[in-house]
Amino acid sequence: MVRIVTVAGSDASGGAGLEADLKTFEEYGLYGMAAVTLIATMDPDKNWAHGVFPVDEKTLKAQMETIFKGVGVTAVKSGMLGTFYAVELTREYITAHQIKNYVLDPVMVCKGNDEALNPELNAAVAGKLLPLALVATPNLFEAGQLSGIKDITTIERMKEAARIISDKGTAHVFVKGGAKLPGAVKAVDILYDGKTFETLEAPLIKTNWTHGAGCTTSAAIAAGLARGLSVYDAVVLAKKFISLSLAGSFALNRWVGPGNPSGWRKETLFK
Ligand code: PXL
Repeated sequence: MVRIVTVAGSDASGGAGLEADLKTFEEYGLYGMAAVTLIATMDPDKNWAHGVFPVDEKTLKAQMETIFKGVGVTAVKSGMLGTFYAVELTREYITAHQIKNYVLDPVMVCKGNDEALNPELNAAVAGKLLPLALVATPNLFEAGQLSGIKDITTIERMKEAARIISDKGTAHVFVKGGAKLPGAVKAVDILYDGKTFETLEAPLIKTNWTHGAGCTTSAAIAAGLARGLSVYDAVVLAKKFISLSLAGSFALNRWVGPGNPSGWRKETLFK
């Protein structure tokens, strides 16, 4: 089986982070692994306030050894890294193992979490990881942070941001989350390879339950690459995958609701 890893945080509520990634890898028929960088928790007695518990450096490095050296991988996705050593270890292992299929999801903040951003950490991700990525998958907010373009409110600004991020050394930039542009009537995302912009459209799915959608999209791109697809084909399939996932989205509780990564299946084991 083709092996793939996500270097990411665990979302204790199960809808985002490495849980979303592993579910997605499974749907793509891959052997999925996870190097856990941190554990994110949510407090039901404090209006779902997030807690972040980083995994210590030694424990993270031991996981990286197990996975990169002990097993080997065809593709890597990184999500929420949370610490400088997680950024550094990700850089180290991707470089040492000459990973070509690296999808960088520059996660900066969880939905519904207004925790202060960590600009120094975001700068480390930009400086150390963007140049290694075959595909970076910022959403509108992250694209704004990485490019310095305030208020990405139009497709033109998504393109400008993609160009600026591409200049930082990323082979392909996929600016996702176009469904959240003001007045959006379609889910339009932008793929840029340093020369050409591709505008990718999907029907807009009306749901408030989009927890983990960004994680799932970037995991699906990495999974497509692991299966040998081109970047373009992997992105097109990932958009189809996330549409079907969001079509099956649901409320987990009164605060949050995820998509359903197995939503694309016609057959289920249990009727
Ligand atoms: O959706 C972003 C995200 C990524 N990674 C982890 C998370 C979240 C949001 O909750 O918990 C671990």
